[in-house]
Amino acid sequence: MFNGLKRAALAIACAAGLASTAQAGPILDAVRARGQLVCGIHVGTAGFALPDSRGTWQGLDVDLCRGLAVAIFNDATKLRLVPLSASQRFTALGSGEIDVLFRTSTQTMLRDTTLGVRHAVTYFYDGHSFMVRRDAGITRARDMAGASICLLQGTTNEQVTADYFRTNNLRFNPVVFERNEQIATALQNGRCDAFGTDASLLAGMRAALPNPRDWVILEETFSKEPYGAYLRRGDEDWFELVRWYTYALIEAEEQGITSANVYEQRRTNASPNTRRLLGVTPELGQSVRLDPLWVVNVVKAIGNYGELYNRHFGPESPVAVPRGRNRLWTDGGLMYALPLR
Ligand SMILES: N[C@@H](CCC(=O)N[C@@H](CS)C(=O)NCC(=O)O)C(=O)O
Repeated sequence: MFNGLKRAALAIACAAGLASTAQAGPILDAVRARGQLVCGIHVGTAGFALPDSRGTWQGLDVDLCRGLAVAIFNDATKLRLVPLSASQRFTALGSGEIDVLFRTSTQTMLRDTTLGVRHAVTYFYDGHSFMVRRDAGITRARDMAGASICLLQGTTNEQVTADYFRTNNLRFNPVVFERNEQIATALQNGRCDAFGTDASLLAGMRAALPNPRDWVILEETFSKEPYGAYLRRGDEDWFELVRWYTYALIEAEEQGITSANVYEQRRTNASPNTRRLLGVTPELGQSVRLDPLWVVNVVKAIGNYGELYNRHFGPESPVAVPRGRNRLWTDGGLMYALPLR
């Protein structure tokens, strides 16, 4: 009798489990009903998010938004991009103005624990640095005592800079702005001696300045700035979807699946890992309530992680940033997808 009851209870628990997986979380449901993903991005920084000459947004963050729209709709145009300043971004997320934030945003403990948000997976490892005028003769941050340093409001870089100068018992004069353009002007008219932000963002800023060769980015880096997507708290299904979407891009690179070979790989690759990833067997897509072909569609549309990196930061790109820690773990980097099985 006891056993019978127990079995029945288990059967009910299992049925309940199945029923709840068949239904998407509220954010995915809302995105589908709206027919559009709303993605928060940077207001303009080369490499991550910047409109091209035709006004089309380009960059790693933008492609990650596009890829997510493809995972959901198999259509990269079912997407609205919302440019946000550093200080607006988490409020926009909290208020529901955006569904997800891909915006050069460092994952930190206090953001995670105090802002009502969640971060997903690191998709770019960066570190804080400084950019100075070449003719200033500064080669190390220690040479910057007394300097006026441009910083952006609401960024991790404000704190990292203050920490560095305090630790080294040096003075500096923070000049804090809301927008990159204001900083570009302040650097050129001499109001700031330096700009402190993440090294890849400095590279983007320098590429956009009228005389990039007049500026140098110090080789030292002062912090860990791992970027991840941010999501609102309270919707675990949406969190899982964005998390595994990001891993899938890394996993595709690990498996050598590219935008050029993805269809062929799906047809011919007999490896169980590839068959799962590319939806020959449907369990991964099903588990996040997406089409079995979600990864095929995403990789076809935007490429795997390595292709994305290369497009926006490779040696041929305007903001060439050596791949460094963003290489795969098998190649000495930190990019490591948790197992997609
Ligand atoms: N990783 C840092 C930096 C973020 C960042 O994007 N900083 C600059 C980018 S150069 C910025 O916010 N610019 C503001 C703007 O132009 O609106 C963070 O998460 O706080």
